[in-house]
Amino acid sequence: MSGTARKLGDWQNVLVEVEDRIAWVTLNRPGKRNAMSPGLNNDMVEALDAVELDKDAGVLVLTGAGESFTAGMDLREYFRALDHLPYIEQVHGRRSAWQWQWRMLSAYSKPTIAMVNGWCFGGGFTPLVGCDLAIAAEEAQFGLSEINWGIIPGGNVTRSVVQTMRHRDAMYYIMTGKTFDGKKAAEMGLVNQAVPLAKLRETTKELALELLGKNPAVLNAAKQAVRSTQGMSWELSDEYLMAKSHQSRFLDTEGGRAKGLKQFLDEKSFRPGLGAYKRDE
Ligand code: ACO
Ligand code: V55
Repeated sequence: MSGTARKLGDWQNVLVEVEDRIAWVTLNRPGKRNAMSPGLNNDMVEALDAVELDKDAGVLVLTGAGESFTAGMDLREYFRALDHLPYIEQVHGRRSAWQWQWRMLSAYSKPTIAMVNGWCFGGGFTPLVGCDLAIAAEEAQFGLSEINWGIIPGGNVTRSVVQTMRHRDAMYYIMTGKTFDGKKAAEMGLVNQAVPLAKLRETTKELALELLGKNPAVLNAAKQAVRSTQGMSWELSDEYLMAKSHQSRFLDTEGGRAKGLKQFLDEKSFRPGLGAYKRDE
């Protein structure tokens, strides 16, 4: 059951296509290696909103056009052009970056997968870790190049690195600015998996389809819980997860839990250890 791609919206710096319930969101400034300018950031805020509201889109894949995922923040338009403005205007010009790269992605109501097809530098690490899951091409090159041109990894790039990589690796790559490939990124836990570039799209699609087979309300509660419990005490976390689990039964309009129990205990039609219960279409 393979449909045809439907273009969603019309942005200068972002391409969105929905096909087989997967929204492929492509950072689209290949001539600038998909560097994130204020214009691209504004487009991404709108594109993420549009995909969230699109009834047919069940999972979001973030990738880049051409040979780059993203070359990081746009050094000309995001840094130099704003650096000499009054502080409030700098903050205003840069705000949409944080808005889509972290606030929107990390609280996104649909599952998200970063598909790292090529260069991923600096500011690119924030949306990378903002996505729930990540698959990279083995050939992709990552780098925390900030140190090379005279800034620290800000925009919560440092926080994103520390969240996913071990202390020694985080220090090493932040302090040297050395590049590493997709294989190394997978070894370090920055991405879930690395595959040859030729297999990247099909592997990502398989994962997306797998997520589409799960109960969407419960999937959303489950991923939010992973992020929210990070900074909590065990006591608070226990209470929060209990409340979240009650909330997701309430918000799950398809009654997944009862269905799953019935299909396993009464109908013996599936094994929850080995796959998802059968959902009505
Ligand atoms: N900001 C602004 N423009 C950029 C950026 C960027 N981050 N990255 C690439 N470009 C532009 C180049 O200026 C060039 O523009 P032009 O054709 O108008 O002159 C075009 O994209 C192509 O760039 P090349 O360097 O020619 O591409 P190449 O394929 O040889 O190299 C690479 C790609 C390695 C990604 C290189 O462009 C690069 O080092 N980019 C900067 C990476 C970086 O350090 N990013 C900032 C991280 S720090 C942060 O995000 C906070
Ligand atoms: C950086 C990244 C940002 C930012 C400011 O790593 C600096 C550098 C991801 O956004 O807003």
